[in-house]
Formats: sequence, C-alpha cells, structure tokens
Amino acid sequence: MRIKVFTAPHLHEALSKVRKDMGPEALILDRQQSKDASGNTLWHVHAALDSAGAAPTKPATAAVAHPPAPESAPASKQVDVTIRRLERLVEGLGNKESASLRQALSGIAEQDAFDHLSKLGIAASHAFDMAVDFSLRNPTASKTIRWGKRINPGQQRHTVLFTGPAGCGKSTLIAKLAAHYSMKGIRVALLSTDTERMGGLDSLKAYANTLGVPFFPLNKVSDAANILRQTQSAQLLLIDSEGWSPRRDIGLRRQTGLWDAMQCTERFLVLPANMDEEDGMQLLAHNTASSMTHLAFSKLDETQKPGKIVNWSIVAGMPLGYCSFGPEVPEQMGWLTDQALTALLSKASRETPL
Ligand SMILES: Nc1nc2c(ncn2[C@@H]2O[C@H](COP(=O)(O)OP(=O)(O)O)[C@@H](O)[C@H]2O)c(=O)[nH]1
Ligand SMILES: [Mg+2]
Repeated sequence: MRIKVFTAPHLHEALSKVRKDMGPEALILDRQQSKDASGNTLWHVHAALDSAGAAPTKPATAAVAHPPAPESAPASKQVDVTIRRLERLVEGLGNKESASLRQALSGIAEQDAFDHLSKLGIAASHAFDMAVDFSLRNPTASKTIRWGKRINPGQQRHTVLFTGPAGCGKSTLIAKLAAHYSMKGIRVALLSTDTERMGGLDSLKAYANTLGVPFFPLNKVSDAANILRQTQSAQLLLIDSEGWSPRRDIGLRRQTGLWDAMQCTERFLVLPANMDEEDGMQLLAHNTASSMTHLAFSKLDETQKPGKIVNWSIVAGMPLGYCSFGPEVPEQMGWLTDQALTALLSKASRETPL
C-alpha cells in the first residue's frame, strides 16, 4: 500500500490533488489542519492506494509536504483486494468524513448536491466526487464506476448467466430480457440450474411457455454438451440459477460446475437494491462474486436509498449492466449508464420524501 500526504490551503484542493495523483481508488485516511509561518491555514490529507488499485500517474512531488510513510510489505493480490473491500466498507459506512468533505465543496449548489446524494445513501467520499457533476446534472460518477458494454445478440451469440441471493429477481429479469429480445426478433433460449429446489424451475418455465421460447433444466454437468447442441441456433441463451448468499451457499460448488460447463460469455451478479448495504458488501466479498463479470441491480423501486448501488459498484469494481425497477414483465428494466444513474438519482429527489 502506498501512503502519501497532500497539502494545500483548502481541503478541496488537497483532495483534488489526491484524486489527480492517485485516482478514484485512493482512500482518504486522515485530514489535519495546520498554520504556515504567516498564520495561513494548511490542510494535510493522508491518502492511500493499494497495489491492486488504479495505476498512479506521475508522482506529485510538489504536493507532498511530509516524507511519505514507508510502503507496507507487498501482500498477495487476493489479500490486497480483500483489504481494499474492507477499507471501502468501513469508509462507506462511516460518517466521520461527511462534514469536512461537504465543507470542502465551494458552492451552495455543490453542497446541496452532496446533501442530496448523501441522503440517498451514497458514501461521503463518493458523494464528494460526484457533487460537482451532479449539481450541473452532468453524467455523474462516469470516471469512478465501470460501465458495461451492452450485449448485442444480433451480432454474436451471448450466453448470459444470472446469479444472486434467493428472491433477488433473477427469474423475473431473465423473463423481461427474454420478452424484450424475442420481440426484437432475436432467437432466445432459457436454461435453469435451479433444479434441486421445490418449484425452482416453475416460474421461468411458465414464462418460457408464454413467450414460446425453448426452456431447458440443467441438472448435471454431463448434460451441458447436449443442451449446448440443442440451443446452437439460439442467439441469446439466458441462464437462471439457484439463489446463494455468504450465509447460505450449500450446493454452490455444484452450481458453479454447471455454470462453467455452459461456457458463459457474461456472468451477472444481481443485487437487490432493497438489501441491507452491509449484507450486499459481504456478498461482494464472497469468492463467487469475483467469478462474475458484471453487476445488475433489481428492486430499485423498493428502496429509499438507491445510492447504495454506487457504493457497491465502486467496491466491486465490476462493470454495470442491467437494472430492474418493478415486477412487471416485460417492462421496468434497463441498462445502467452514467446518464441513467444521474436520472435515477435525480428522480429520487423529486419522488422520494427525504
Ligand atoms: N418491486 C420489484 N419486485 C421485483 C423486481 N424484480 C423481481 N421482483 C419480485 O421479486 C420476487 C422474486 O423474484 P424472482 O424473479 O422470483 O427472484 P429469484 O428468486 O431471484 O428468481 C417476485 O415476486 C418478483 O415479482 C423489481 O425490480 N421490483
Ligand atoms: Mg428464480
């Protein structure tokens, strides 16, 4: 981990030096105030960047007021990632930073934006990063969040897996996508690995019947090759799965074996926005989450704090994709972009009593 101290007459200037030098992954460890020889205030911001974080740009030697602290011994990438997640979690849940970060914003509009984003559940350091753009209604968090590239099954075949906790809305999202793409003339097939649970296949099978698209249960790895053959002509193969969580991951090894056998092109972890933020963080810290390629969010209509999806996205560092904001099939879903996120967070200001 690299730790540096950045000094400037104003806190927001010191923070912007941090962002410029260390990038959006930097963690703010501490801030201190002092006076120079003429009695003017100086802010010293201590920031850290772990070795798995964004590559630093040129060292901002002029910004370093104190000798940087020695680097810690190199840790394995896995440990670094876990530490970063835990630090982000602590940072995300703490309010200590909030008042001084708010104060560091120069204009009333920016401070209002910061207040609004904070009330929606966005961690103070992210709300600070987003406040200027958000106050101007510019696409926000465009640099700190990774945005996924929309799939294009008309151009190449996609095999897309959806996993996540039980009841998060996997089957519903798959039904929405199946309806959406079938209506566009794309050849869709559905598959489910939720075969062990009583009724696990039922809802998706019913949607498949209604939409007139083929449906396959996948029970054993040895059946995968046969299903892949039978679905060869499908342009989009959507795979449903059994729910899992860090506390209930029985059978997960069997599930992951089935997913691997299907040679997925994309793997979405679906997080319901009405889930407790900390529980979502625990899910993201689980090994299974690291084998996913994208994040999707469901139940955005069922939370007062949609801003937690920003915290989750930044901690996960995974590209974002689908979002769902209602139970209706085939509507109430979309693909998250920086504009869509800005609209979602602005909409919450008009519709959510805060
Ligand atoms: N309000 C709301 N309800 C949803 C949304 N997505 C799914 N649901 C509902 O959540 C429940 C569980 O959804 P389901 O797709 O069966 O979850 P699964 O266990 O992950 O497959 C159902 O009653 C759905 O209608 C959503 O975005 N908003
Ligand atoms: Mg289901």
